[in-house]
Amino acid sequence: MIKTLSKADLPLPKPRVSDPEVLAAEIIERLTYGIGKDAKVATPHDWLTATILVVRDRIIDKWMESTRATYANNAKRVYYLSLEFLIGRLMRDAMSNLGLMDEIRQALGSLGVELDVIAGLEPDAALGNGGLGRLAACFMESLATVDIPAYGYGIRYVHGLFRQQMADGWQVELPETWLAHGNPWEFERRESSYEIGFGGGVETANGQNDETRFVWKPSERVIATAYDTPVVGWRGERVNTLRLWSAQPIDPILLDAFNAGDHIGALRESNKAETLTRVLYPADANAAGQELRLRQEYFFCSASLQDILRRHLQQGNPLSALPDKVSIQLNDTHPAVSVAELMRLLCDIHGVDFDTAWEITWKTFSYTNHTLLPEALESWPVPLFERLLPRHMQMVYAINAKILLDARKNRSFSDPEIRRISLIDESGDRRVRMGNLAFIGSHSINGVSALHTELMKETVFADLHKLYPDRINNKTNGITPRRWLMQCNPQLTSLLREAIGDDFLDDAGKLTALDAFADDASFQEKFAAVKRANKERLANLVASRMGIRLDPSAMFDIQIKRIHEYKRQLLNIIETVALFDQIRSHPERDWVPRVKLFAGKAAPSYHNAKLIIKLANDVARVVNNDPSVRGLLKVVFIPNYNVSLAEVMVPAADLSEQISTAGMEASGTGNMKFALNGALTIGTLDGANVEMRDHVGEENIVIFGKTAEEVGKARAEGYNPRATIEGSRELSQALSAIASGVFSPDDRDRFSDLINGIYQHDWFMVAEDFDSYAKAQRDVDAIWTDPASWYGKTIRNTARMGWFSSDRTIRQYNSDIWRA
Ligand code: NBG
Repeated sequence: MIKTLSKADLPLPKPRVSDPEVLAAEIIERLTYGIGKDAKVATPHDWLTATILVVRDRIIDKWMESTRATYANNAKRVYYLSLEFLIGRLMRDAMSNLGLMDEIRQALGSLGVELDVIAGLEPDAALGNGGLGRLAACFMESLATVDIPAYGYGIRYVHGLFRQQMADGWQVELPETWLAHGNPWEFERRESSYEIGFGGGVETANGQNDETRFVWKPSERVIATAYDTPVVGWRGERVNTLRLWSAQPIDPILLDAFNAGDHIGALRESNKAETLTRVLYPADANAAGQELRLRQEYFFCSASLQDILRRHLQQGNPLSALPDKVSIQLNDTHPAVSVAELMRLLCDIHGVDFDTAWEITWKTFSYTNHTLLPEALESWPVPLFERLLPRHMQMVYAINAKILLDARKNRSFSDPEIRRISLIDESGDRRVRMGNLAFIGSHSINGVSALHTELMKETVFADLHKLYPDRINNKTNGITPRRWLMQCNPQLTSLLREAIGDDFLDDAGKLTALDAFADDASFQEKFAAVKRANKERLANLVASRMGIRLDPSAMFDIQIKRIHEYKRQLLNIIETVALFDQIRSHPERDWVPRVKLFAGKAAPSYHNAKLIIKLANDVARVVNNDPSVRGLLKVVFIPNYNVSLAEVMVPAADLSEQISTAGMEASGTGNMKFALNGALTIGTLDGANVEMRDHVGEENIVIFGKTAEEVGKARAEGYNPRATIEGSRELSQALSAIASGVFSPDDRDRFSDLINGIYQHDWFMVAEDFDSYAKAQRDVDAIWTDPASWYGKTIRNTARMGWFSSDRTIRQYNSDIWRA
């Protein structure tokens, strides 16, 4: 017999010591006993794994403490539900947050291993597409940093975002395999498994008091198993959990079928289950209308909610207290089916009546909208939704009836208004509107920049805003300064510490102290030297990966983000063509040497975006081979953009391109990373650029182009791009060069879809904003030629960007929405 101790008596192990000798000994121990390798024959990957395991032990010490404390206090928890977490590498992040960077470097050094070499082998976890997924990753780190008990919930995709290769300048997608060498960060939790159903039908039964109970009898079931990754905050004070779900079959193999000789059929169920969590949809800001996608969404929502309710009840809390103990943030509409699922769990499994369940539900959820693009607001065909989730369909109808009755009776809404509020779009094939479901099922709906939030009220959610005028609020995005300053730019971080001390490490707002140094000549010189070193690092990367030589004294002008027409990489390329033309026609002028750098992925099915990549590469080939612009203009498209590449490019930028059509970029977060690292921004008054201008001052940012209001007006009035093009000699020349095959002599019509789009409707206002953009670029040149002015402005950018820390964003979510 084992003597039973009270669980409270069970001690935690003694926290690990962290001096370099102890660390070195532990690394060897992990290599030997954890991995089974003799140090003499260990591969660099073995060293990486052993090092991660040693760092991980220190995180676990804090993790246990944090988790015990949360349980002990029965504290409110925040749950961040997101189909994407664009994490990147974790080792540096963890070491730096624990303050172990130098110690580990020394420990490894004493073993003859170079930290930077093995750190570069860590796979880049790309479980996300772009800004939305990266924001979720920054938020996880800030939640731990500001000490909020939080869990991230998502999917453990076996294959993250595709690897991008170039074949003759065209994007080719290859599978990404981040788990190929195993993942030392994660813990599989077999005991945290839940059954997830699909299909089947709904039966009725008599409940306790003779009321009708509904019982969903799914025709298919899979198991969701949890994988936990600890997320450590700044200075290691708190460690939270990122819980990702993986799908497993209930029966790994159908033995009867196998024994009867049907070897493939015996695995069919198993393959089907595992397919669920195999790949991340590579869709960015447009809906991926596939049954598998809806299955992924429901799968992770159901598993997460079952887990949340289990934890809540296990702590002895009543279901009625759910909104006091639990806040669930829906990251975009992807987890919106949670609203129906929580209703089902409360009513059908826990016997709560409908009205009470509804009140619990909307008080528990809050929803963040990340885009106004109509094609990105998810909706599902009613027949599909009904077939896959029959009980949820009933819930959607029941919720809809309640809301519409309220709108009609109490608030006298008109018929067209009622039609737009409805959860069912009846205008064509009937569809379930996930944006409306998320909105109606939440007590808070937020946009991600001031402008975006205002436009949300006026456009996509105008009617729902009228129905619930207190629900929409703004939470301007932020970025974690740990990854996006301290880690990616250690030299700048040292320089800042030297100048203004360490306060800014704990409170990015304190960076404002740097303002006093903006015009100091000797500080400017040091700031410039750091930038130069970062540019050399990027130049080395480009030389080794692509065999192209860059001159670090030229202006590095960078646009990196998903390739999308509204982000207007095309505007940048056309202006590059115009500049190329100008330099060749006026070689006598004093041109500012520029390197135009691009990187980004296009959704595999997005024809025009892929064409834009090809155009960038075609223009690069011609420009880089033309001796008449040598030393003055270079164009480079770096393949396979990801978080790690961003960490090299961001600190190396002189100029940051944030040039979306005004009103279309919800916020942007790349814009913040560049400015924080001392780049000048050229941008439109879109998304968070507007607030960046307010913070850095309008003399420290270069703004051009139509405002959101002007864009709306021009579109409504039906503007004529042809007239605009004919009015601009530079633009028409650049367009005809592209259209006539100057850059594609092998296929002169290659770019006709792009060029015709501009001539015929120019939806994204490329022509309309061209002259203003070209002029802004020459203004940038003028600033560049006066280094004192250039560095004065860029230093002020670093000094004034502290407000855009995701710590500030998370604090605002907490004080206004979660109250944890
Ligand atoms: C993106 C927006 C960006 C914004 C991020 C994070 C989607 C649907 N939206 O502007 O396009 O910065 O979300 O909020 O990916």
